[in-house]
Amino acid sequence: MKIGITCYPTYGGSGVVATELGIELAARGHQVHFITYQQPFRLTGREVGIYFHEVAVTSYPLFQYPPYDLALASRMAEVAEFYGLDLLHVHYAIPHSVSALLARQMMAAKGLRLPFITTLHGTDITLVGQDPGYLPITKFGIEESDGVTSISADLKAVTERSFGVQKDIEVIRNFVNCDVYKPFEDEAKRTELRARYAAPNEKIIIHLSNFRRVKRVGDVVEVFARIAREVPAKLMLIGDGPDRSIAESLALRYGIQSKIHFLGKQDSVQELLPLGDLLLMPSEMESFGLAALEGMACGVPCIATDVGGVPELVEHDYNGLLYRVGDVLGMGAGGIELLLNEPRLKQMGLNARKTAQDKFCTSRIIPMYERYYEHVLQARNGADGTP
Ligand code: GMT
Repeated sequence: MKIGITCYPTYGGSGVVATELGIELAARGHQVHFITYQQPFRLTGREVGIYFHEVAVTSYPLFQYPPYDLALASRMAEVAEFYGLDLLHVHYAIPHSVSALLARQMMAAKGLRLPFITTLHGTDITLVGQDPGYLPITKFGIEESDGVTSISADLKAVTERSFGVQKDIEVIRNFVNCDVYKPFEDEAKRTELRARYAAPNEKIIIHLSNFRRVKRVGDVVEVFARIAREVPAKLMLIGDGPDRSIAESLALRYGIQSKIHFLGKQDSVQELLPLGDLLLMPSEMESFGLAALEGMACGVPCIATDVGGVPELVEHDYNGLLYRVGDVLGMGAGGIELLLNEPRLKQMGLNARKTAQDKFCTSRIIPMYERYYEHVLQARNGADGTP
């Protein structure tokens, strides 16, 4: 198939999922065309079967807000016609589904069919999509899509409940390549790399996010401060974003700044995650929690909050621990107990890896997307009536 993919290329889990999906589809022989304002950050530009089409947004003195969604729609239609795309797959409803809808109409005017699939990721529904200024158009974009998928059953339920959407939503959960995200096979190499961040007797705790408010980065430091009083440990903070200064000021307040590595945005997180003993994801909301899954595939169990789609992935006391949002005392105590119990920690790491392999591995999830694409393509007529 020839598939056009649009996503936010520089920021957030939806862009990561879209990019990894494109890479996996290309590896299975599909032709994948990314249509975005920048090359997605996990692509090198040299992957076989993957093409990148930049969306240039022309500015003009009249435009206080250059119309990206229109430029995107126009580029989608151009690429679709030039390369004969079979379908568009847009990630994150706002504004991508509406741009795809326009592109489909532009193609229909030429007698060409361009169905599009929207994948809902989370804040497009739970946060931004709830804004009264965006809700009607988000709902419209979803309902007009030829197919809609959701990355968790919870997000599907939220979409149906809060948007009153009647359309069938297919749950296709997020995935991880377990051959890329895996524990270190060479223990000596792991020890050598760990030494860059921690002394041999210290545990390594990891947090990976885009440091937005919803991630509660302050809670990460609060929990770590409690753990560090009882267990020799270092904290690796991977990522960057608006709340990084909250983490920095809390670190100073607790006097633990020398125990925290602020690593900023990292391209190859699969090289860092397997160095950890425990991952912290105390988010306010998480429709899935891709960071937790990537850690789990690397054999790192997770302390997370019992929100959104997280329980579809993290099972309390089996492959991680779940707490109420803001329960930093509970998370701290749970973390200390786990880190001091080596056999339990090890078993949870094994269980975490097994969950990733059994339920969320690319080999299981990518064929679901392929089947769904076939299903949408086989629908007798396009939603716009084109054959
Ligand atoms: O929260 C993020 O990291 C960004 C956001 C996005 O849409 O870019 O993530 C959402 O999509 C991820 C990938 O499907 C999910 O793993 C995250 O749980 C979800 N974030 C939230 O629901 C807050």
